[in-house]
Amino acid sequence: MVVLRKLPGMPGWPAALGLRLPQKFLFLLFLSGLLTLCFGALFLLPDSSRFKRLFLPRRATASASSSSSASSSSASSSSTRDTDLPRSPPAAAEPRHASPAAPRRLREKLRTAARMAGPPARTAPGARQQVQGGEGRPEPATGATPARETRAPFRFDYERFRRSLRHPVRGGRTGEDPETRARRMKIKEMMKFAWDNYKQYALGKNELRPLTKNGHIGNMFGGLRGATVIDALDTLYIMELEEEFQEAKKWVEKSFDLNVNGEASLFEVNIRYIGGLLATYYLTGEEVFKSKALELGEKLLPAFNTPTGIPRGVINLGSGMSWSWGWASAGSSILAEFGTLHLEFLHLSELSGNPVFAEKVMNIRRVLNRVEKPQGLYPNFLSPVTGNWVQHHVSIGGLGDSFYEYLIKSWLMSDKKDLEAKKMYDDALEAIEKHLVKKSAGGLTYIAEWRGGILDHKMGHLACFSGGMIALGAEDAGEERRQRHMDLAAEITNTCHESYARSDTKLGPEAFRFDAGSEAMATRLSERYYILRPEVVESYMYLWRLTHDPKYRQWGWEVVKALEKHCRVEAGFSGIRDVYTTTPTHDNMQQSFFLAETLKYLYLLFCEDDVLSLDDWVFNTEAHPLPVNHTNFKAAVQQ
Ligand code: DMJ
Repeated sequence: MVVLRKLPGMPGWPAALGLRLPQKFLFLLFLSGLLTLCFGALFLLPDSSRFKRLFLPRRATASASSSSSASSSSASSSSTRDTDLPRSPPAAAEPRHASPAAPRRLREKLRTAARMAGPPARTAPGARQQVQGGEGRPEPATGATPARETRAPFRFDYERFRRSLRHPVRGGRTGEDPETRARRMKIKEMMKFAWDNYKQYALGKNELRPLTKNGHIGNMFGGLRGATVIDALDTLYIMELEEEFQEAKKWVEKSFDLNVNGEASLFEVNIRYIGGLLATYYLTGEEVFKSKALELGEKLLPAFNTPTGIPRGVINLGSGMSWSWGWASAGSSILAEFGTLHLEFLHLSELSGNPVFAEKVMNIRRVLNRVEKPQGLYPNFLSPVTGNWVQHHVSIGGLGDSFYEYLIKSWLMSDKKDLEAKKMYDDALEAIEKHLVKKSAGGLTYIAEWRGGILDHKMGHLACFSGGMIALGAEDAGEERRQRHMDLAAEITNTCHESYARSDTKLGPEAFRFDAGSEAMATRLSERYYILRPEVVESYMYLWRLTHDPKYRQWGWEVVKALEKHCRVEAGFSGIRDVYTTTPTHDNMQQSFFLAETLKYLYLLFCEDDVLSLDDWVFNTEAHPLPVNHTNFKAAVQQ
């Protein structure tokens, strides 16, 4: 009333009504009685907790509701009236207030009501879920779509996944010949040497500089550190270098910082860091690797905020700003970059229960399926704004390579259910066979590059992964194509071996040509270097596993000897600047992929087939093993 009287320009109501003092008193008495009645009614209504919250502080609300449920409980236990049933009984579990003393009919009613209420609400399909870190801790959400509702906690069923594997991860067979074992042990020693030197001189930096005995950081990983640690983890584990694995794990636990601010390559962070962390989680079940992978995955999501959803190549991991590489024509995104996310992103969704990662890569596929392909080929540059090709350069080497690899591996990783990926791969390979596969005058099969219809008779070292890829896809290529694809895979691998065999160091150049009388040799000074790349031994490994032709082990052993002779230095392994001289200059860089890929593929070449069996695993493009989805394990939602 005081308030009413003080309102400017508004006389008090009793005065306005022209009442005398006793009448005013009676009026006020009536009004306050009315207000008391209304206020009291709020507390008497059956579901008044919402109103109560308006008037009572939070803690008082909680105790008010618990005392109200306590009184409801005592009412229930002494009464069988329907009105005593709670409106929304807790689902699944028997309501607390149905004490053993409660009459049977009441308990049955409570159970029926609980059944009717059904399980706790699930997330609508496609809605964003909050990413759960290790032990159910929510991770900070930094992605594109805002988290709105509270969700049922998600826990990936690791034990179930392990039971689904058809072979022990590190193999179980024995009985190999002593030479094979000795060779494998030699490769293990090389890995230990590479790791020990990295640890001694560069732990926490991205790579080791083995000549100057210090670390290199570079600018590919946006301020992230320890690329060699993450890339090495699963190789150390597979090789049973237990102590070294623990050293690497300790670094991840104590020093791996994801709160960084810098320009990162979306592709490199994905294949090395996310791939390495995911693989190590699947191999070991250690939560730290999963939670780091999920946290990092969230940081990559803003790169997809483009008109088409095709991500840009560079992202600032701190601000989430993204842009295209300066060198990529007309602000385009690169086929091998945005096309090499699929495997890891599906696993990020599997492990988090958050569909957003899978949605991002499925959208990339939609855009690619929509755009017209010149002669059925996929050019390397696509505009993230229009979704159209920007230039007609096609290559199965750099800029294109792992896009094709991820098509066939998506099919394999889905346990051969992803028919769309298989079709895209088959169609792409058919176009490649038709337009790019050539035979040199000397009878070597190679895959040329294509520039708007004109062939460049060159193969990059990177393109040598394709022998393994084509062999991997051949088994499911259909009757008519199976043998042809196996032959093609073997011929390309042979050509890549020739590029090694024709050099003085027995290591292959960065690119080799089939023109101007040249066959499988670099013709330009700028293409004569070797940076410890894995692609040739990668193909040896697949061809060995799929054919058991001993020449692949023989060729792999030639590489081991050449690495020891020309790349091993006092403090690690180094790339060389010219493969055509036996006194090469070292480039002072031990690449992280040497530990992730080159040494892993060499080791597996001398293992039994059940070590990281191809029945159970696909290797991402950085050789990090990701499991085949035998069990559709995404169904494992825990309440
Ligand atoms: C690796 O990082 C990956 O294999 C990638 O797909 C291409 N190149 C390097 C190794 O050469």
